[in-house]
Amino acid sequence: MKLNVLKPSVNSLPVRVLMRAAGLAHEEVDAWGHTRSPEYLAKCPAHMTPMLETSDLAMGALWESCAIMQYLCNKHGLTKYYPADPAKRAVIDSAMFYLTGTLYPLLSRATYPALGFPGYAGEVGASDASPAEKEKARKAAEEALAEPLEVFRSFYIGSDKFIGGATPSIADMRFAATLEFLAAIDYKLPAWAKSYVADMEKALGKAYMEPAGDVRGFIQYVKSQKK
Ligand SMILES: N[C@@H](CCC(=O)N[C@@H](CS)C(=O)NCC(=O)O)C(=O)O
Repeated sequence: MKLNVLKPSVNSLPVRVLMRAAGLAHEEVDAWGHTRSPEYLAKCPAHMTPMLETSDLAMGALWESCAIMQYLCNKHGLTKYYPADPAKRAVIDSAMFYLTGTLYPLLSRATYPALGFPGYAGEVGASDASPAEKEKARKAAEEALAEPLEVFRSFYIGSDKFIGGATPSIADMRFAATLEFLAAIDYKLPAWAKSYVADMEKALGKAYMEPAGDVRGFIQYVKSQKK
């Protein structure tokens, strides 16, 4: 298996964590600067990372971090990270859809300007609006983050330690990874979120810390360039 990643990316991070935690043999390829090359586009017309390549897949390639993690868990029987029970699995799926559909779009609008990443077409940040208007829109996205974050606390995590219950699931890998980008804007993470990330670090050890170090190092670098 070949996993194409961008090392500073919190979209690549959860898959990198799962691969390590589950001890899945694979080659990790840094796709920085190559995602729009003719070779890459021939495999992945969406020019996305993370992107898994394996001959087991009909089209040879799979993108979308959550779909990759679901596939790997299904293929390798990793019920520890993706429970087989339909009701438990549905909550993991819901958390991941809610993250990519609701939390992440707000988070990208709030953090991408600080990270130097391009915004998406149609957003104020990617338009020819004035810097003040762009900052107003960015701030609105930052303020709107509080609600979905609270949904993760009150509903998905609830009285458990993790979304997965007593141990981390693939939804936890996706959620903890996503929180990492908030350091780019010095977002005041609620205390529960700080201890949640600490619990993830403790539960997954090097499998989390090593790839998370790439994201953290990138954020530190970006911040140091602004001083
Ligand atoms: N929803 C996707 C988002 C993936 C994504 O946005 N990947 C970006 C990096 S953060 C990418 O590969 N961009 C490269 C490009 O568009 O050329 C996921 O969870 O995997």
